[in-house]
This record gives sequence, structure tokens and C-alpha cells, in this order.
Amino acid sequence: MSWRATILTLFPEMFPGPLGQSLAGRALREGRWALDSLDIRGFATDRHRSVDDTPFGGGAGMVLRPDVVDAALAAALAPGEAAPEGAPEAAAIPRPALYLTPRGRLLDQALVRELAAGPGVILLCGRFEGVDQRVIEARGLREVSIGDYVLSGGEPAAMVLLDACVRLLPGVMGGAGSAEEESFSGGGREALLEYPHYTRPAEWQGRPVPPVLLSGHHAEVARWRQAAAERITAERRPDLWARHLRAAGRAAPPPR
Ligand code: 6GU
Repeated sequence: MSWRATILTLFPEMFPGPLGQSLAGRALREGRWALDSLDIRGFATDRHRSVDDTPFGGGAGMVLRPDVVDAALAAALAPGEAAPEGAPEAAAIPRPALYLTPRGRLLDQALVRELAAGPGVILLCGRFEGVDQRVIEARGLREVSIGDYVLSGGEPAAMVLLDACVRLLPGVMGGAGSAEEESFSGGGREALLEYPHYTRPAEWQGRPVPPVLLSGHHAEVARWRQAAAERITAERRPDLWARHLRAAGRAAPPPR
């Protein structure tokens, strides 16, 4: 049974969107993962199909109703929903349910790895001012943000999270080593940003490629890349650089 994502959204037609293209799209067509989007409005109960209401205490915007969101989550979590193609239901591991919100814990590669290693995800995309707090608590939703800026809804964040997970699934990324060596991976270059890349021509607009890369000396190339990765990390991301130094046992953590 493949890794499965269920999106709960008011805009189900946004999916698969970009996830139907390129690496994720090919993996989707190959059955390495599955995607379904559920329209939250389909779980409205009144004749106006209302999904939101005004906030208690006043203020601008609307809040997604707990009863409607709960019914959508129940449908996504229902036994059998996790195993659509005749797999035994008893073996189905429940998928974690995440609520995408700028209030959430920041998505990082450690969480991406954890989610990709599991059975899949259920992703609730927020709109309006948010979701009634009680359904977040009652369903134990993990709140996740993709960065310190505000999107108009959780859908693009869901796409970001899924893209990051899908490329880690077995058989999705072909190129040997490319998933292990890159930025944030956890391999030998733990938490370093990537070194710069070059291809032909060896000189372009008067700019030569660093000569060591043309030398054929693999050990020297590896040393140059390591040094370049360290320099660019120290320059751009002092936070990652400090973490790297601690992991490598090269310096004490800065006092705070
Ligand atoms: Cl997950 N949702 C929204 N609406 N904005 C965000 C976000 C999520 N992550 C960063 N900004």
C-alpha cells in the first residue's frame, strides 16, 4: 500500500496542481504515492452549506466551524479510508493529521523525514481567520507552518510539505546520492547549505569555473566542496553554522 495524502480543503480543484508535474507527478502516476482532496464544504449540514461563522468575542474574519471540520476529518480517518485498494484494514496504521497554519511548528527536514517514513498524512488547509480551537484539540492536530510569512490559505503550504515528503519516498528520486548529499540532509554535510554547481562551458562571459573542479582530483574536489559549503553556510545562515559546529564537536554552543 502506497504512501497516501488526503487534503481537506475548500478548494479541492487546486490539487494535484503542481504536484501533478515533474518528479511528484511521475511518482503519482507510478503509484508510489496517492493523493485525494476532500471538499470541506461537502461536510456542511445546513441548507446553505455553511462552513464558517463569526468569531466569538468579535473581530474581523470568519472561523471554520468545528462540527464541519470534525466531520471532514472523521471521513479522512475512517477505517478503510487508509487502504483503498483492498489492503487489509486491520494492518492500516492511522495517518497523522496536520493543520497547516502560520502558528504551527516550522516545517524542517527532520519532520519531512518523519512524515515520509510513515503511512502518509491528512492535511487540513485553513482559510479565513482560522479553525475553531476545539477541533484542533479534540483531534490532536499537529499544527505546521512552512515559514514566517502569511499565505492566504494552507493549500500552497500543503503542496510544499507534500513535495518535500514525496521526493523521499522509495523509488521516487533516481539519481544516486542526490537525496543524501544536499542541503539539510543529515549525511556527512549535516545541516550545511549546498556548495555551488557548474557545468559547461568551462568559461562563460569571462567567468571561469573553479579550476579544481576540472582537475579530476576527486579528493581535492571533495575538499573544495566541503570548504565552499562551510563558507556559504557561515555567511548566510549563522544558525545552521552554529548547529553544524556543535554536531561536529568543533565549538561550544554560543551562550544565550
Ligand atoms: Cl501552513 N498557512 C498559511 N496560511 N500561511 C502560512 C503557512 C501556512 N506557513 C507559512 N505561512
